[in-house]
Order: sequence, then C-alpha cells, then structure tokens
Amino acid sequence: MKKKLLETLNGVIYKTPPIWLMRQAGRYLPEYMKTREKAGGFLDLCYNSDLSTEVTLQPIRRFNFDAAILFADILLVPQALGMKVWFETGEGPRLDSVLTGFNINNLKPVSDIHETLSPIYQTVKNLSESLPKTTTLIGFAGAPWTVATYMIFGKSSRDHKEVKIFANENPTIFDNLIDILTNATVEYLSRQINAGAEVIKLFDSWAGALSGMDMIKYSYNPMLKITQVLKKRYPKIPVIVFPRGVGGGYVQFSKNKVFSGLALDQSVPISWAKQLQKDIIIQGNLDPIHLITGGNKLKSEIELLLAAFSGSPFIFNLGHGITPDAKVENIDLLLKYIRDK
Ligand code: 1CP
Repeated sequence: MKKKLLETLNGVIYKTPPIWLMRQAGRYLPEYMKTREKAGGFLDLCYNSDLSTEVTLQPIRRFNFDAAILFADILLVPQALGMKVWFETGEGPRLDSVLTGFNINNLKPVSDIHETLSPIYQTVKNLSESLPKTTTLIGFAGAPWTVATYMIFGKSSRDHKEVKIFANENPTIFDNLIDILTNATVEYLSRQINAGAEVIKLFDSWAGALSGMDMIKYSYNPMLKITQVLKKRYPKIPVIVFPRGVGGGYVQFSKNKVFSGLALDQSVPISWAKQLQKDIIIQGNLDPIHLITGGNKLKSEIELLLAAFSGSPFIFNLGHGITPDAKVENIDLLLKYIRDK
C-alpha cells in the first residue's frame, strides 16, 4: 500500500493531497490531556515511550491523517546536552540559560546525548511498528538557531533582541553553539532514522527574527549542513524545512535541491508562493485561526489553497501549530472538505 505523503515528496501529484497538522497531538484533544496527566507532566510524557507512542497515535485514530509526527520537543536536545529544562504552567519553557550564567563550555559532548534521548528512539521504533501501513512517520528536531534562542535567553522571546545582541557581541561563542547544535542534531536525527523515521522535519520557528546575511548564516546554512550530512548517510530520506517567517527568504530555500519540502507559514501569500512550486514541494499554509472559527471562511480558505497548489505535488498543513482552543469539529470539517472533493 502507498504512503501518500512519502510519495508526494517523491514527486507524485494526488487529486486529494496528503494532510497532517502541526501539533496534531496536543492540548485541544481531551485524550491527550488525560495521557499527559497520567505521565505526570509534559517532559515526563516526552520521555515515556509507551505514553508518547499513545499520544502520537491519538490524532491518527481520530482523523486518519496521512502522517504521524513523533511526539517529543525541540528542547530535549539542550536537555540532553546537560542544560536544565522545565515548563512553567501557563507560561511555557524555561532553561538554565547562558544569559543567567550557564557556560557553553560546560555542555556535555555530543556523543553523550543518546543516554538522555534513547526513550525517544524507542518511541520512533514503537510507532514504526504500530502505525497503519499508509501513514508516513515523521521524525523532527529544532533547527540550531531556534534551539539556540532558548539556550541563550532561557524562554520564549517576543523579538529575540537579547539573543541577537548576544550573537553580535559574542560571535565566537555563538558560532560555536550553532556548530555544537548542528552536530547534535545530525546525530539525534540519524538515530531517529535508524529507528524508523521516514521523513525528517527541521523546525526553525524563529528564523523570521533574522535579517539579511544572518538569516543565511544562522538559519539556512545550518539546516543545509544537517540535511547534507543526513543525505550522505541516508540518500533517500526526504527533509522538510520550516524557516518560519522568512518571507521573501523562502525563495532561497526553494532553490536548493538538497531539501525535499518547504513548509510555509500563513503570512506567505498564496499567489506569491505558487512560483516556489517549480523548484520545491511545498507544505502549508492554512492559518490555525480557522480551526477555532470554522464556518464558511474555513471552507473558502481551503478552496483557495487547493485551487492554487493542487496542480503540483502538495502537502496540506497549517502555517503553524494547532492552538489549544482549536475545535475538533472544525478539523472534521477540514478533512471532509479536502477528502470529499
Ligand atoms: O502543556 C503541554 O502539553 C505542552 C504543549 C506542547 C506540545 C504538545 C509543547 C510545549 N511541545 C509539544 C509537542 C511538540 N513540540 C511537537 C510534537 C507533536 C506534534 O506536532 O504533534 C513538536 C514538533 C514540537 C516542536 C516545538 N517545540 C517547536 C517548533 C514548532 C513550533 O510550534 O514552532 C517549538 C518552538 C517548541 C518549544 C515549545 N514546546 C512547548 C512550548 C509551549 C514551546 C514554546 C513555544 C514558544 O516559545 O512560543
């Protein structure tokens, strides 16, 4: 049986495109909240292979998406490198960061990360054994720039000003951190592929904070390097990159033949994005807001996306993750609109 998402990344055009949604496992699902409670907390859930497998499968059972994404988090890599990571309820992630005194020289060697991350590889293995035969398994990691923003500042930032100041004032330390994360990400993803991941996605959620040459240096180049090394080790593995918020910078990513897919955020106009399809397979980019509001607007936005992108290989997704207040019935509607066409 064919795996539609994998086939699409190999250039096949489907009348009904494959669909999955970023953060498809998460707080909008009552069954997720129950399993998270059983695990004790979000990070406990990430490191519990049985329960992580369960929450990855929940949206597949409910919606039969064409892909499952490993349940984990981009901040497990800094944790595996020896940084303290925790979640403040209602506020998000916190790290024992560089700006509060953590010295990058005290990070563990990259070869030690697997000690912490081995439950994640077990989750991937469980999933590759239990997913339906038509579902593609996506492994992932944060891109070095986005992970570095958390390691420097210790939490989410509105405009990443603090991290950019740090990088400008301490280029040697910052470049070294990007190199360490590039190497750690290659080793982490290689293990995910060995365990059964069929597609890799790199999340550079804060790439849009970088301008000009820094976008190339800190977002594009590290993702290119990671992908090149992975392709050397696993020539057939497709890699989707998500340099969220780079606007016109998406053109640069589309021209590179090493990446298989380019995930677009919702700020990218559909009529402009169409031109990218001659060079790369695109994924996106419905605004997650429509899963809260639904109605005719949800329907008309889906129609616009399908009309614009369906003539080439295309993966239907959101422009960013599902929010906790998304309504399950709107996801049912979304699938009905796309699949009944
Ligand atoms: O309370 C909870 O249950 C935690 C909510 C949650 C979930 C469900 C977090 C905390 N992470 C995740 C899972 C997750 N994170 C997945 C896997 C599952 C899926 O997509 O279905 C993935 C791929 C991520 C990736 C991730 N984590 C990113 C990149 C993608 C994006 O959304 O931009 C980032 C930036 C993070 C950091 C993170 N993890 C969690 C939070 C609240 C944050 C901070 C986001 C921010 O700084 O605004």
